[in-house]
Amino acid sequence: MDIVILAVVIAVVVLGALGGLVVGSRRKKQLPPPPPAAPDITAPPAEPHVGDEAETPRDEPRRTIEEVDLPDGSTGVAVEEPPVVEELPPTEIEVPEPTAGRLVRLRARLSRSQNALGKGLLTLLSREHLDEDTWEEIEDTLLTADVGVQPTQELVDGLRERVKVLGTRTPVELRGLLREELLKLVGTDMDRTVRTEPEDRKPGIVMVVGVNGTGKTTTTGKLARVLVADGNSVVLGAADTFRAAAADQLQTWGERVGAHTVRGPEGGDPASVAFDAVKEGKELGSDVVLIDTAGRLHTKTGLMDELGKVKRVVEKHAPLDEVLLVLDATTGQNGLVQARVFAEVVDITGIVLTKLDGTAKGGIVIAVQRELGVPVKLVGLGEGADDLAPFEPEAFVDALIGE
Ligand SMILES: Nc1nc2c(ncn2[C@@H]2O[C@H](COP(=O)(O)OP(=O)(O)O)[C@@H](O)[C@H]2O)c(=O)[nH]1
Ligand SMILES: [Mg+2]
Repeated sequence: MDIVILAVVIAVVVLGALGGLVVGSRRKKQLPPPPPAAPDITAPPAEPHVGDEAETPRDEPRRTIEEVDLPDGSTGVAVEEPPVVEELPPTEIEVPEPTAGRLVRLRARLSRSQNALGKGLLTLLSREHLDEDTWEEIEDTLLTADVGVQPTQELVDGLRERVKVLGTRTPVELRGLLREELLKLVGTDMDRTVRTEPEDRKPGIVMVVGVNGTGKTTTTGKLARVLVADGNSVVLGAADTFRAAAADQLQTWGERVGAHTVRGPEGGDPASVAFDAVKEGKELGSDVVLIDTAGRLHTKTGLMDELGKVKRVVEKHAPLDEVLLVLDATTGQNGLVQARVFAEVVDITGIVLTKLDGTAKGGIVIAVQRELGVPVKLVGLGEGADDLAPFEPEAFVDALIGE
């Protein structure tokens, strides 16, 4: 066990060092501000709901074209002074860091957010007498961490059985048991690769869906970085046309890694933006098209209609290779309700669980996979540009249990 951790740590250090050597001089300072040093984890998280209307835009308001000051004396010549001057593209393209070993960061971040699950369970299991009350406490701990009722029952049953067989138990043995039982629930044999490379054609088409505020645009941007780092050319489709700032946000992510963003007029038809993005991806011979969508529709019916239409229209080009549902881990059970609604509209092929850095409720991974029968493929570990990690069951469970 320890050897595995050591090996992972060494691998990360070596990879990091190599990455630093190769790209260190070219890598720019990362744009999104780092999360506050001491996040207030006691504050209740914002919980977006299906059907929520957009709230105050989180992005910096941008000046619209009308507000651009014209040079003195110019009246009709504004056309000659295109307002794009405002949006000078970054001169340097960033080189994202490798994805290998990113999930190791989760351990540090989970312990920062007072990871109750692992420590709590191990403490309880280490009691001399594992009586009914203790088992109930173990159950409560799992439920509090959003593992879900059915999986909790399975885990407790499994643990009880194995503890009985074990007789005397050392902390190391208990940790081993807990790790194995948790791994069973998380699942080690699901295909968690994000499918971006269909065999017979290009580009691969990925659609990102989810409720407003869960982290769709951020995830799309982070994913674009990963794909570019792996040598893919990427086109982004800003099919969240609700407000211009949403497309700006995506475009900024794209510009940083040299991915082109296709966008439409504010309030325009999301499906036609998505269609155009794939069209452009085809024309440019791109490897992957990532489509960011809106999740702020008034009603469930509205959501169904719009997402269904985006999907249908895109599929005039080719089938979607991947539909990623983005869920905010801090919203707990509410995330499951959202998952159900989206699964009715589109065939979800993978889950992205964001904001795992801000919650002790990592058990939601287990619950949501059960709910949808679809694997968690990626996890968001922070607001930083490279804070998106491939989901690895072993590393995740190790992060949950801690040292
Ligand atoms: N701490 C943390 N914040 C995140 C993560 N992913 C996204 N966010 C933040 O969540 C907020 C909403 O993200 P955004 O991508 O605009 O959500 P969208 O409305 O679904 O497109 C932004 O402030 C992001 O920086 C994550 O993994 N961890
Ligand atoms: Mg968005």
